[in-house]
Amino acid sequence: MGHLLDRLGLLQVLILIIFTTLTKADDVQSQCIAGTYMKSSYPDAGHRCVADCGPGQYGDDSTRSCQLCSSPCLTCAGTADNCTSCSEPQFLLGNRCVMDCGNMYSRGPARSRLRLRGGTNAFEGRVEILHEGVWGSICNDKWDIQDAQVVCGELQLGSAVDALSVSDDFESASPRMPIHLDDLECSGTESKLEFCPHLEWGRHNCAHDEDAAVRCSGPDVSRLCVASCGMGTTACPVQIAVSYAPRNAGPAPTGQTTVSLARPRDSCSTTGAC
Ligand SMILES: *[C@@H]1O[C@H](CO)[C@@H](O)[C@H](O)[C@H]1NC(C)=O
Ligand SMILES: [Ca+2]
Ligand SMILES: [Ca+2]
Repeated sequence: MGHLLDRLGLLQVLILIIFTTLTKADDVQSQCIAGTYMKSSYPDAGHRCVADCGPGQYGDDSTRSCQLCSSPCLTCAGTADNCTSCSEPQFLLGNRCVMDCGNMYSRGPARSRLRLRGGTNAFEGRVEILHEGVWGSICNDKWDIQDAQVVCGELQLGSAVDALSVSDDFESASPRMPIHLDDLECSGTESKLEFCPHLEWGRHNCAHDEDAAVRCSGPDVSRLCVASCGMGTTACPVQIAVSYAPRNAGPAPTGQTTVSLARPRDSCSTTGAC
């Protein structure tokens, strides 16, 4: 019996040694090499070194880790305040997000027949397409990176990182939602998903657990301050900001009135009317 206990004791020591070695190895791995950054990932709360920190984060060179962009940057590069895209209702001017583009035009996203739903950020989700006034999903048969590339391009969300299915990570569509498209065969260069070869609208052999999804790289360049509006848009007169000073906000800077717009409008109209 004593002999057996000795052996158990030895086993414990061995396990301890192995455990300590493994933990040390883990520590070494947590130092990311140049060009990569440590990213905490959930739900497993593990860490890994990545070259791209993903939407909403940037790679911080001093700590070699991924850090959050400051609001209202939707994406940023190098530092938290160096915005590469802005969340609504702001527009990107240089590397800043502004409510008012000054004497430039504010250009919001073109009206799209596509949208992403059920993801954890603006750059991923189930793909939905508008047809005859009704939003519907897309089946993942023949769904690949070329198809995803067209979706990300059409939505101005950068390039495609992944062509996925709703079952990979995303909230599923309502069972009442129609499945509009199946067997998409994009070459990747089409400007709109509806231009890709596909089965007739509404024809499919799918269920909603096969809904197609994408993950795009970002940044979202659909909200910019621009010098001219570009093709297919009408340049509306740049809005004269309404001057407005809240009563109890204290004195405004000398010679200036506090300028506040409830909600900046796109000055490049895609509907033809301002
Ligand atoms: C700011 O972002 C741009 C990309 O938009 C990048 O080229 C530049 O290096 C960044 N600046 C800093 C200080 O990180
Ligand atoms: Ca099919
Ligand atoms: Ca395809």
